[in-house]
Formats: sequence, C-alpha cells, structure tokens
Amino acid sequence: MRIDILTVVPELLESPFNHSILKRAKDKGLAEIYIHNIRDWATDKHKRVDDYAFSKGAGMVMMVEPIDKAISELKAQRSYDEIIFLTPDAAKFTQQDANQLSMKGNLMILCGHYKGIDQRVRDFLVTREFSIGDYVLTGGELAAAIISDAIVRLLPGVLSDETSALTDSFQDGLLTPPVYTRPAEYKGWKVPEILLSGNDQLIDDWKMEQAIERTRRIRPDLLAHD
Ligand code: 6GU
Repeated sequence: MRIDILTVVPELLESPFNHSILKRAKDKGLAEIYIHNIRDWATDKHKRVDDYAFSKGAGMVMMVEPIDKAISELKAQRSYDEIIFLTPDAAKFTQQDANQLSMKGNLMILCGHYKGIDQRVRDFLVTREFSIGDYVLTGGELAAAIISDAIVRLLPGVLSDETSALTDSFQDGLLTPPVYTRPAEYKGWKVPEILLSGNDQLIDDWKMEQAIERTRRIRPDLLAHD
C-alpha cells in the first residue's frame, strides 16, 4: 500500500511515521508513506497557501489552487483509490472504514488547517471525508497519523500473530476482555482464579462474559444496534 499525505505542516508527521508499527511496515516494504508540503505547489512569490474568506469573520481559508496542483501532479503519476480529506465536520472514522481502506492500493490524505478549506476542494477533488471524533484539532495532521496507523496495522505481515488485529476491540463489536501477566499475585492483588485453571473452554467463556460486561458498562452504544 502507498499513502501520500498532503499537509502545510510536514514536521508534525515525521515522528509518528518514523516509529513503531508505521516504521515497521515501511521497513518491511509493506507500506510506503510519502509526506508532501502543499507550499511546494504555491504559485505566488510569498508561497501563500491560504487567503481571507469571502465571508467576513471566517478567518483564513486554504486556497484551491496549490491543493489542485499538488493533487493533479500526484494523480498524473498513479491512480488513487481514495482522496481523503480530514476535517472535524465529517462522518466519524470507524474500524469498518479502517478495514475497507486497508484493502486499497493507493490512498491520498489531505490535512485541513487554518479555519477551513475552499469548498471547491471538497466538491471537486476529494472522494472521502473523515473526522476522528467530536472535538476540534488545530489541523488534520494528528488525525492523518491516527487513521494511517489504524489502516497500516491491518496490512498482512505488519503485526505478529500474537498481536493479531482480529482480537482487537471493535473487530467483533465488543471491547476486549482484561488481560494479565505474571505474577499471579502482587501486593495481594490477584489474577482471576479461572485464568490459572488451564481449562481453555472455561477461559474462553469467561473472556466473552467479560467482553460483554465491559462493553455494556463502558460503551452501551456498541450493543444498541438494530
Ligand atoms: Cl480530522 N481534523 C481536525 N482539525 N479536527 C478534528 C478532526 C480532524 N477530527 C476531529 N477533530
């Protein structure tokens, strides 16, 4: 998979993509991630990528021209399955979206910044839009790191078997059950007896009960489907 990210603050993306899972996926040749500075496609001598909104009081707006030029140049080199715009005023990104996008070949991610983006970018260039939650971030860069992580860790070969994505919270619509490691007792804090029983069937039943109980308590909305 290849992911191209367009941003006005490329520095914000360096660290997440050079560590942990994302780094491992790149090193194994399973994911290629390229970060592009939209300013490189600015056309005036001040390298401007934002301008005043036509409507008063709306603040600065990302201009259509540098973004169009950036996207056109990349599209001339390969076709993209999706051109994703990250913004708080969009549908919330879910595990299902991560699963679907992990099966694509080339993704482009456009990070919003300033007060907004010229609507024509959204109307004519972007194919998908996502928010990562009901709160406002300064820009889409941290959201881009988050959704890239969620997608790339699903690519075959990125995770080892013992951290398989199939047992993640949300993959079966439930939160994961609690886990423990040695020692079996610490300061009088005991690991549940059943986990020491060696009875796989009982342990599986216990894990399912725990998953349901936790989901009901912490995220009842996940159980309230039709
Ligand atoms: Cl994708 N971008 C910004 N700027 N804020 C957000 C967001 C995205 N998702 C939630 N808040």
